[in-house]
Amino acid sequence: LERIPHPPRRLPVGGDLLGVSITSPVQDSLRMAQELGPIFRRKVFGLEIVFVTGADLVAELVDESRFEKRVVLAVNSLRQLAGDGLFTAHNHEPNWRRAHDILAPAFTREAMERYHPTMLTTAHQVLDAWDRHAEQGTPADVSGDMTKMTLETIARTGFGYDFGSFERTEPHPFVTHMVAGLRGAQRRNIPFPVVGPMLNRRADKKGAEHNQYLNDVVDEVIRERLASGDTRTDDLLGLMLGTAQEATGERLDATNIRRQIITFLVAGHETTSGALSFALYYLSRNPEALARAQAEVDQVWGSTGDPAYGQVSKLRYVRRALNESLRLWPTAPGFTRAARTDTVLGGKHPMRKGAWALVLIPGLHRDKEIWGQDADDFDPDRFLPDRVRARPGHVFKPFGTGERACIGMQFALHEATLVLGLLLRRYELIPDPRYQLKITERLTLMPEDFTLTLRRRDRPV
Ligand code: MNH
Repeated sequence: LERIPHPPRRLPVGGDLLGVSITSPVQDSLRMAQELGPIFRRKVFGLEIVFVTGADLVAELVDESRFEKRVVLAVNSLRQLAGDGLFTAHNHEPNWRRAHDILAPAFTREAMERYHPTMLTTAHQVLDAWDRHAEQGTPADVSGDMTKMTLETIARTGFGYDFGSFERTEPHPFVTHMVAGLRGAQRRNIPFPVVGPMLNRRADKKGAEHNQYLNDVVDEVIRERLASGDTRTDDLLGLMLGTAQEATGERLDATNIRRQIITFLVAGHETTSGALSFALYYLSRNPEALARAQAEVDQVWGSTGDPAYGQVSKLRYVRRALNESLRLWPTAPGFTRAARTDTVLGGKHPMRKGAWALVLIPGLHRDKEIWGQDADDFDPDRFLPDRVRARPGHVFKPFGTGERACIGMQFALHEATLVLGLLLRRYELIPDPRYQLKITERLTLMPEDFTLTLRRRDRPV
């Protein structure tokens, strides 16, 4: 550990707390990475964590024969809510593979094609809302509207459930309780001495209230399906209620099904909303990229009519812009990797079996040795096929890695590309020139207070 650098001014009790904030752990760590290099350690009171951003080191950490995911820190705190649901399950818990197998049919290409009409209907609700903004000249709350859309999309396609988000002015309470719960879990990463136990007790109480609300929603989702008499097995809920793991005949029990519903309602919308918001931010600030994206949509989809399923992935430039946004701000910004056996990382950092490090994804995505001196600039052409092939593997990891990588990647990419295409085809995106990108952290990353003014492209003034 001695060879791993840490910030120069380390406080005797607090550790590396100078110049950082409890509300921005990722952005603070990213700044440290710029000063300290590809591997560094950060101590907060009694807890010391090793962060890795260097592409060479990450290439080792993603080797599944040497390292694996470890459920620690905030993800471990989330177990109070999500238990052995897919995201928070320990590798050794039997429900991980059971659920993974049972739910796999919900993430095939055929499944995406089935969801496509529902995704379209939901996207149209954003267009309706943004048409009103365009008419009235009022700015749209981008992240708020993207969150409405992604929450409705996962709820409707996965569970046949409607939150009515677009009929509300405020976010659905599911979102506010979820965000509060995520913030609570994030704060619990900081082991305050003396007052810590008291703060944690208070946080537990608050957390329990948030969890109670989320669990009540889950009960309602299940009740509605059972009451409908609908026994379909072609969505997430139907698969869990009505099918078994093929290899073993085992089913998910009622408790685990509730854990999975919470997991998917949260994991299935928050990060996609952030990704869409960042993409709209960067496109609105890069007129040349915006014009290319719009020209592509006009050309590939034509100027009217809804795109068919197969037309979505044909938006190659839009997809590159989305990737580039996820490179700069991967909205799930980290994953852990623990040594499966005693090993040496990078030829010089010994790790005992079970020792773990946190891959800080935005740091990896800005490693100048890989991405060049302009790594902080938005340039979708970095994802041109030739340029992707010229880079080493494992340098772009917004969806994590290995067995525990994101199960919803294709879902998110289809949904996000579809919505971006529809929005870009319809509106001129007019940014507020005074706005400076501000990012709020609640385990995930999201632009804060980001609005756009809209003008219909098909109705020039
Ligand atoms: Mn998703 C795991 C990022 C969209 C459901 N997701 C992960 C991980 C990352 C991630 C990173 C791995 C975390 C870890 O190693 O600890 N996910 C994203 C991003 C988007 C996203 C950046 C959107 C953009 N995720 C989605 C969507 C769904 C989903 C959409 C569901 C429909 N993700 C999951 C689940 C897991 C996961 C479930 C846990 C998988 C597992 O451990 O088996």
